[in-house]
Amino acid sequence: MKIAIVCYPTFGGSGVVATELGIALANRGHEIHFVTYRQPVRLELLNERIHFHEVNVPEYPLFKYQPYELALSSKLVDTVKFFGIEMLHVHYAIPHAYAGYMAKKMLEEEGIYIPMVTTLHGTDITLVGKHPFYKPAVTFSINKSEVVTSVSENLKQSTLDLFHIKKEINVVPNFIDKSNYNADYTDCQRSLMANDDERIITHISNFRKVKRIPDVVQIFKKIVDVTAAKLIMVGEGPEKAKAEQLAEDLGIKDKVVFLGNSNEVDRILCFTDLFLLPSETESFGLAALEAMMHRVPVISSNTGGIPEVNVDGVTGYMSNVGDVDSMAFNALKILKDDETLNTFKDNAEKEAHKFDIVNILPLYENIYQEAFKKY
Ligand code: GMT
Repeated sequence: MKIAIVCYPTFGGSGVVATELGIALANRGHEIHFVTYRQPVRLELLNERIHFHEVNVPEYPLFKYQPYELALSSKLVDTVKFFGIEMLHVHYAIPHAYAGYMAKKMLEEEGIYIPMVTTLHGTDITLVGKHPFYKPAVTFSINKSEVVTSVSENLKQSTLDLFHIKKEINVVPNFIDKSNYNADYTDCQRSLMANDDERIITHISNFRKVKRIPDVVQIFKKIVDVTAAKLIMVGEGPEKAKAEQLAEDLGIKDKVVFLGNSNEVDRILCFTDLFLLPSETESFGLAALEAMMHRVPVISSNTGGIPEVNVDGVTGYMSNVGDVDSMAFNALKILKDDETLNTFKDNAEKEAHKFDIVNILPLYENIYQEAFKKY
């Protein structure tokens, strides 16, 4: 099948999921065309089955806001016509589902009919999409998709609660490709980051407010007061400077390493002992799943779709949002001795395997068949 995938090309979870899905579909023989404003960060392997089409938005001084949706829908029309694309799969409703619908309608004028699958990722619903300024357009474009998917049961429920959705929402969880992970961890260079007696604790995100970055630093402070440890902070975003300042104020600056955005997340996770994800909300928590795949237990909040990934008392622990005391207490329970830590590591890896792409890819292929039938 020839599929156009529309996504954000950034380090954010939805872009990562869309990119990994496209690569996996191409490996199964499908022809994938990514349509977005920059080559997606994890897309390194362009080949005869993986194409990238850049959406250009010319700057025009009259416009305070440049019309990206217009450029995207025009690019989709051209791409569908030129390459004979059979399916649109848009990730993140805003504005991709809206632009996708416009492209479909323009194509219909020329006698070309193409179904659209919309995958909801979270912030397009829970943070941005529900805003009254966007809500009618988001509701409309979700309802006009042939098939709608969401990455967790929790996100499905939030979407149904917040919008007037007439479509069935299919839950297709996020995934990881087990075959990409280096199971023997031989090149894990832990000594670069910490002394032998120190535990390594990691947080990876885009450092937005929703991630509760100060909580990460506060939890770590409570851990390091009891046991030797280092905190590795991976990512860039608006809350980073505040976190650096907080680490200094708490007197733990020398124990906290800020690495910025990194393409070496796998290497960092392979020597990590514990992952912190105290977010205000997460529709799924792909970062937690990636950590678990690397045998890293997770201390998280019990919000959104996280309980569908992190199993309390098994792969880590969950606490109420903002309860840094409980999170630090639970972290220390896991880190107290190697035997306990190893049990949690084994459990985390075992649970993560349930989300291996081999189990999830057929669900998306069925969704595409379903979308054809509905068109
Ligand atoms: O919050 C992020 O890290 C980025 C955001 C995005 O839209 O790319 O992630 C959302 O989608 C991911 C992939 O489906 C989910 O794993 C994240 O939980 C979700 N983020 C939120 O709901 C806050």
